Formats: sequence, C-alpha cells, structure tokens
Amino acid sequence: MAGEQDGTGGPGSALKERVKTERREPVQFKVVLLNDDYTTMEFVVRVLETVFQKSPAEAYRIMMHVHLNGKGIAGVYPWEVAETKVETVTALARHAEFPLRAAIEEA
Ligand code: TYC
Repeated sequence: MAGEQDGTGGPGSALKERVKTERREPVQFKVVLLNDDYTTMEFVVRVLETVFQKSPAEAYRIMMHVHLNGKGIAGVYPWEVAETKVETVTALARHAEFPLRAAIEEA
C-alpha cells in the first residue's frame, strides 16, 4: 500500500527525512496574453474560456486587465502545457485574422 513500505513517507515508513529536491515544486510557467488594438474583446474572452478554462466572469476580468495594462496572466502551467496553450492561442488568432499574441514567462 502506498506510503507504508514503499518509501513515500506514509505511516510506518522507514523514510524519516526528505532531501531538498523531493520537496521542490515543479517548475511552472506563466502564459501571458498581450494587448493589441485590433483583436476584439469578445474573441479574447472566448479564448480565455475555451483554452484556459476560465469562467465567463474571470475571462472578462483578465481580458480587461490585459486591455488596460498591456498584458496579463491567462494561466500557470508546466512548460509543455504552456507551450501548447501559446500555440493554440496563436492558431486560433491567425485563423480569425487577429494579431492576438501570447507569451511564456517563468512563474
Ligand atoms: N485592446 C483590444 C480592444 O480594444 C482588446 C484586447 C484585450 C486585445 C486583450 C488583446 O490580449 C488582448 N479591442
């Protein structure tokens, strides 16, 4: 059973100490949306709902933050997920002929 004899530190485990590397959080990356003058607010809200699983209210809040501040965090993910989100946003934007851009920043 997990945590008993398998060294994961559960009840009865012989493992009494952890080394730093086991504690460390997985490295995460912010996907940021960048403002522009041409992408519609409606399109950005739809991207936030469909690609980043935001509620309509949260999607609207993030979109307005980007609109007013130049950029804003759409979500925080492991590297490969963040990369895929950026590619998806870029593909949807190109398909709709909007210049919307997303970028990755270290979280
Ligand atoms: N600034 C755009 C407009 O006024 C709206 C917008 C918001 C565009 C967020 C991009 O990431 C963005 N239509």
